[in-house]
Amino acid sequence: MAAVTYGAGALNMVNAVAAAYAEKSPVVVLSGGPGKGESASGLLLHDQAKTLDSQARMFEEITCAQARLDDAVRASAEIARVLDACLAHSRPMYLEIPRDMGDCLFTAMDMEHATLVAPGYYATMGYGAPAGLGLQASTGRRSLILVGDGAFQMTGWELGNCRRYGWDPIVPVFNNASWEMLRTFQPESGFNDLDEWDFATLARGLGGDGMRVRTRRELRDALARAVAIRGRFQLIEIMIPRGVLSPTLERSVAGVKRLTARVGLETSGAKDARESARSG
Ligand SMILES: Cc1ncc(C[n+]2csc(CCOP(=O)(O)OP(=O)(O)O)c2C)c(N)n1
Ligand SMILES: [Mg+2]
Repeated sequence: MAAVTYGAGALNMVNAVAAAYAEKSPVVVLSGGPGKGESASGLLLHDQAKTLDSQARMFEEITCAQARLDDAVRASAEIARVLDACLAHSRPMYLEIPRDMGDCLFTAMDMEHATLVAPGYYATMGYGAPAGLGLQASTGRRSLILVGDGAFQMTGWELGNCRRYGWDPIVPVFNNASWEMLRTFQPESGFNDLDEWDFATLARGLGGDGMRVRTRRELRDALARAVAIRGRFQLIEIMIPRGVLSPTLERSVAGVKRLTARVGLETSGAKDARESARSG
């Protein structure tokens, strides 16, 4: 069984689920989904494709049965129906839980047109390293790739392509052994702790140079060195303690909380807390 978030999580699984369909593997796909009346809020949802329903329609093509659990009374019968089909056909199935039935929360920000390249809408993790390489491939300019350790775990390996193409990006990796941004929303969840990977050492195995820094002075020296060395990618691993937030992240989290409160998209956790406070 795979439990994933709407968009970033579920769309990442399309290839694997299609393969499971072809191979007749009974996989249960459990995804978050848009809440009731979500389209009326006027806000786009993170990683929404053409329409709010696009994801569900994609999964119709690669699963043998689907249900959207938007009615608590019928939910158990729907789950049973889809599970039966999954077992009978030995193929993947798809369940979508609207986020006002469960929990799911995200945001979007404006981006200016500049030499900065970034995933401007949902800040999709794993975009930075491949995008930076694409930039050097298409413009010949050396790129500076800023990436978190969690995101680097997803696609950092792409740096292994640098040597044969002669690309030499400078790659500061912010290593806090953490999914820190998510922790701000859910401090109690242990899954935001990552192991501390030694990216500086990995860099050498991928054909580049790596160094770890812990202070501003070390960072300044490492950047100067990286700028001076051409022809090999230069990874600078910036060690940050877990739990330390930038002022920008603090502002952004506060902004999201304000916005969701204004349009009435509250999480079920917040709702439970409010209701139990009211009932005394
Ligand atoms: C493809 C994808 N999956 C999941 C998420 C949800 N998400 C947002 S931030 C985050 C953690 C980021 O960790 P890291 O890259 O280490 O940055 P940090 O917040 O620690 O600086 C996750 C999992 C996402 N943005 N993109
Ligand atoms: Mg991190």
